[in-house]
Amino acid sequence: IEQDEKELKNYQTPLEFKVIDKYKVLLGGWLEVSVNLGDITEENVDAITNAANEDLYHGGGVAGAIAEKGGPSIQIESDEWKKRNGLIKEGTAPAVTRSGNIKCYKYIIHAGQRDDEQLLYDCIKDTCRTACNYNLKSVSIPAISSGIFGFPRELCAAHLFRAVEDFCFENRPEILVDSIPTLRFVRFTDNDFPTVQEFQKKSYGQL
Ligand code: AR6
Repeated sequence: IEQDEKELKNYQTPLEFKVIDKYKVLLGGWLEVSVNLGDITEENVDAITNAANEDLYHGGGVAGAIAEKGGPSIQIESDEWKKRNGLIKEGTAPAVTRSGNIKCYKYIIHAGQRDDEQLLYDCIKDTCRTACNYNLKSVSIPAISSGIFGFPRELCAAHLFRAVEDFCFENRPEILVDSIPTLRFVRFTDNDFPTVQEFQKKSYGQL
């Protein structure tokens, strides 16, 4: 913690970023990114993001936790989505289902990925786009790819932050004419403490 405080003090906030809390950053004056330790199924947001596979079969990891808590409707809606649209392409997050028995959020955005840097980056950016397409204001994202897929935590945190940062700057409200992005809060929430520590490091000084 002491080391953390020191790093935070030494960090010169560039014009575009503002550290508003120890693990919160305001990007471009409009998108707040925070880092949180906890069970993502308990989040109070508009949507949580699932580390899905192309089949939308929710077996283990965060997918299993969501499916178990939300009940059978999540797998049923996922199967229906797949029937209509086919497999999820890796690097995209097009599938949205409702949250079944889980009342603290409305939707689940299913992001397709594997342990590949570019695909991980792409699917996070697409998650932000999908959230805006559904007029959502807040979304929680776990450390996708760093669990069962075993992608290194530090790299995962770096790519997730970079994806959200790039999304933010490519979609600045002042440069968009007809569609103002609705997304205002991105919460990186994971229940693995060492993973969260990597995100904490990225939340200031290393964006
Ligand atoms: N709350 C918050 N974070 C969680 C929770 C939870 N309840 N459960 C797990 N995590 P993983 P992947 C974190 O393994 O590596 C599946 O079979 C966990 O600590 O779910 O992308 C899918 O269908 C980790 O940091 O996803 C895919 O085929 C993060 O969630 C494949 O595994 C992601 O861990 C996906 O593997």
